Amino acid sequence: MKLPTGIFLVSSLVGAAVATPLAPVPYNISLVESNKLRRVLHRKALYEHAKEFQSFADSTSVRNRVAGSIGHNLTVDYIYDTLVATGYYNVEKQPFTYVFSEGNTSFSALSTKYASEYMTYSPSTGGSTLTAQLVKVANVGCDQSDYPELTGKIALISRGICQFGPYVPVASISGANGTALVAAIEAGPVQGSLLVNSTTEVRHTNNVLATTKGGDQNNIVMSGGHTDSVAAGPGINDNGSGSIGNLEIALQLTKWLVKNAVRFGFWSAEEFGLIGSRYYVENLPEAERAKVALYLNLDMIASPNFGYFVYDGDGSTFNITGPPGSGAIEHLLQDYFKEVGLPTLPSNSDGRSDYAPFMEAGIPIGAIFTGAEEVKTAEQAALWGGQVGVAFDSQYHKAGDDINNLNQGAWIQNTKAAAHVIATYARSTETIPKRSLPKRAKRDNKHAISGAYGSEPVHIA
Ligand SMILES: *[C@@H]1O[C@H](CO)[C@@H](O)[C@H](O)[C@H]1NC(C)=O
Ligand SMILES: *[C@@H]1O[C@H](CO)[C@@H](O)[C@H](O)[C@H]1NC(C)=O
Ligand SMILES: *[C@@H]1O[C@H](CO)[C@@H](O)[C@H](O)[C@H]1NC(C)=O
Ligand SMILES: *[C@@H]1O[C@H](CO)[C@@H](O)[C@H](O)[C@H]1NC(C)=O
Ligand SMILES: *[C@@H]1O[C@H](CO)[C@@H](O)[C@H](O)[C@H]1NC(C)=O
Ligand SMILES: *[C@@H]1O[C@H](CO)[C@@H](O)[C@H](O)[C@H]1NC(C)=O
Ligand SMILES: *[C@H]1O[C@H](CO)[C@@H](O)[C@H](O)[C@H]1NC(C)=O
Repeated sequence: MKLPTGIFLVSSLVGAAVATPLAPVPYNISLVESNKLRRVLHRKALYEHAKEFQSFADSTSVRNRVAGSIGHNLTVDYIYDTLVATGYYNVEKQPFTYVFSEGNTSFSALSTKYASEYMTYSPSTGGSTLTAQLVKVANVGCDQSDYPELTGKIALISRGICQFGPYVPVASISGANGTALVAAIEAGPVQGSLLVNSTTEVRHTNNVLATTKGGDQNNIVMSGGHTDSVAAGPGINDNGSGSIGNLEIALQLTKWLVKNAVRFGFWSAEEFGLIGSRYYVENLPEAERAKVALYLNLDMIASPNFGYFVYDGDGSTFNITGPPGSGAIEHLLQDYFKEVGLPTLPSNSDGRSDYAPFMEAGIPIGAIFTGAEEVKTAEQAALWGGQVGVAFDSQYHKAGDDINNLNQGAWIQNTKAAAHVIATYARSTETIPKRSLPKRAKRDNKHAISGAYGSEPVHIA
């Protein structure tokens, strides 16, 4: 295993003893300051970690880092071993299982083979192609009354807003092709042929959690990102970039003390529905949840045709307000980006990434990201440069999301913004409203480092 080059303090020792905790840092260590932490974050160190992630994907025949696969396990071990070696964190792997699914589809009608895609968890057509009459489902299929008699037929449903779970084989085609087929059905009967070839199985995987040994363990500042990719590719921007940003901040933070404990979360199985982060939050006893002061999420922070998006924690733009304190995190990020001369736009906290379980648990959240499959507008290009009419990440969820699919400038800027949030709250969370600890928790914690939120920093053991 190749270790990161960015840890100037301890790198020679780390190389010698990967899994052995190091002795306390041998110099006069002081309380972390945002500008000092940001100054030791370099794009080269991020890129070195990215090369490791890419090599984990490349070491497999499928070239991905899907949760529980070899490429992902190597990623988890790399993060775990690197953080253990600092001696600064209590590091744990949190095992859990999830239902993995992948598949291929083929769909033809009117003598045309359509570009079709697999829908996660769809069962297969049993190794054969099914040919049947296509029938149109009314509206977007949210109500039972939208459905005609479907026995022995292939239903054509316009994708709408209702939640669904596939119980019969399902494939998707584009809206334009679907609309054209509906027009054809209305003119007369149309036969379609569908093949879905899928596997679904229970897989084992791990979250990694690293908490500073120092700092107030009753007031924990959390930052997280997901470590797994989709099956289609190596997932270096999505979301290698977010977990790598967190990893490098975690490594550099070891040069300072923290007043509040800092915990980094590296989630698995995000791509199957935020499974790792949800597992973590749901399995945290209530008293432990109350100790999490806030959660910052880093997802896709190096998109090639990037924008600087800050999640709308105060609800002022999208009217979805995060738990109290989310507005303060948003403003801290906005003020920071403004100070360094980078314009931002708000992004909707619509719950499609790992901050959602924290939000649901009432924990204040913040998040930054550089854009996914949406197309950059002229107004956005005027703010940030880049290509109008092109996706922020044209390789989103594709094989091309590899080591070359990174904007290193946006990546280091976002990593520094995250470092600013972490360093600021590691010193004080006074702008974040306190949530009350349940009574029993107070008794449980009488031996914790101090119990007082404003306590002096405590050096690591
Ligand atoms: C450590 O640094 C602090 C603040 O810079 C200083 O007051 C103190 O004397 C230093 N202690 C040692 C042992 O050098
Ligand atoms: C990855 O790790 C999990 C959990 O430790 C293990 O169950 C699984 O077999 C590993 N996968 C591979 C492909 O080795
Ligand atoms: C789908 O196709 C890919 C690449 O062609 C293949 O690696 C994978 O095993 C297939 N999966 C299933 C379940 O058919
Ligand atoms: C289907 O739709 C997509 C995108 O709208 C288009 O690229 C493709 O050419 C269409 N036709 C077929 C046969 O897939
Ligand atoms: C389904 O996918 C598997 C794995 O890629 C492959 O071995 C098998 O031939 C495929 N079956 C069909 C019917 O395409
Ligand atoms: C914002 O959302 C709340 C409830 O979620 C709703 O009552 C209110 O009308 C919304 N305001 C606007 C301006 O849409
Ligand atoms: C990384 O996380 C989330 C990823 O898949 C998800 O929507 C998207 O896949 C990536 N990131 C973002 C924005 O959340």
